[in-house]
Amino acid sequence: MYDVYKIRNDFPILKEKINGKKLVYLDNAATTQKPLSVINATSDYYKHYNANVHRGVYTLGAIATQEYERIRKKVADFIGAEESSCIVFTKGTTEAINLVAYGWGRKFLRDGDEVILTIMEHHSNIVPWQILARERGIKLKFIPLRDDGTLDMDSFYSSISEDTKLISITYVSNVLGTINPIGEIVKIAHNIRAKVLIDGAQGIPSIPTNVKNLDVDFLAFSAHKMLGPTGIGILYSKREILEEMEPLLGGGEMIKRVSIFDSIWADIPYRFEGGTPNIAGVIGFGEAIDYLNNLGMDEVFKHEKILTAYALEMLSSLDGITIYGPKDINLRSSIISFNYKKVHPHDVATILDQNGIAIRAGHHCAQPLHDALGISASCRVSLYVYNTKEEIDCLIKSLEKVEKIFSYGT
Ligand code: C6P
Repeated sequence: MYDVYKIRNDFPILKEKINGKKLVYLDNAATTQKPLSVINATSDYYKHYNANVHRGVYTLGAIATQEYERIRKKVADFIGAEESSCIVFTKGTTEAINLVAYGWGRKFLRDGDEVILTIMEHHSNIVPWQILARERGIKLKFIPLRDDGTLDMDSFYSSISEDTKLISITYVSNVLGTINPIGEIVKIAHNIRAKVLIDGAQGIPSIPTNVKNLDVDFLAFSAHKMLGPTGIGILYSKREILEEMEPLLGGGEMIKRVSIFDSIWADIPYRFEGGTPNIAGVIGFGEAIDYLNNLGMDEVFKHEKILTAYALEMLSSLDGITIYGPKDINLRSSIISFNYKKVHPHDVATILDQNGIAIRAGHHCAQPLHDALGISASCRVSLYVYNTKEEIDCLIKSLEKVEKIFSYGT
């Protein structure tokens, strides 16, 4: 039985008062809050077995290394990866995508090759490809949206060609909440021998996912959007792809042998983890995965669906609101962006903040999408495991206050 009130007790920050009001945290797409078990695991590492990994032969070093590698395996199991060496620790989704662009793209993409993106990508899945396009002369193509906020699959089919080498696409839009048809896209891509990178930043925290079944080539995601610490992320790829990739960072840890003019890279995944990693972050991430596994990802997904349906219903009842993204609950996640009464999103967010409610306002690092929608900014609510219907009621009440404040004197 999913008991959201019991779950909330595990998150100390949810007891905080903001501007004298109970915190209502609705910005989970930016980063989620952390349960006490994650906070404790991170500090336990520093208190009890702080040492660098893969270096010291002494006991503390061995314990730290063992824990670090145990969590690599846990991450592999969480996404259904066959082996833990296919899991590379990065500092987040952004670094993971950059690693693919430079470690794989720079080596294998040539002038005239095409990379297919979509108009709903986060800047992290646009800018690295623009940099590579300048460097390598590759061509970027952007798949537009249909009116309902889903991907225009007809345009997708007509855009692919024998020059398409990579399709790099978000699992879930961080603005529209749209869940993209990853399975179908992977099949099409593999028919033309293109690779597929999934930006899983907003999908992996909510949707039970198995990379082996989906057959994706690359998957990037961030721990901090799924109860884990900031500064830790994952690049998953298939062994045969990783084996061919070049490292992004040169330095300690990522080599087998260094001589003055040349070096031999370490085996995967260490080749991609130059320098001392975020060990405490990895330890905390392990605990976050345990927490989600204990809840059950199917239950997490279900809870979010119920809340999203409620939030959409309540928001839609407000006069003067424009909600972006699919209306069909089956096509979307718990991220809801909107504009209200022509009030600037920053003003909306500021008034909500006075009531203890945290939402994001702005372009959400997705300016091309906002351009396509014909707006410069939006308000965004994003829900996660500990959110409740009462919090949505609180949001709606506060939005009504926004209306009162801005209609004064008109
Ligand atoms: N989106 C948001 O508020 P990092 O910062 O590397 O952990 O994740 C980058 C990233 C990549 N792809 C998508 C789809 C994302 O949503 C994000 C992060 C946050 O929407 C911060 S801008």
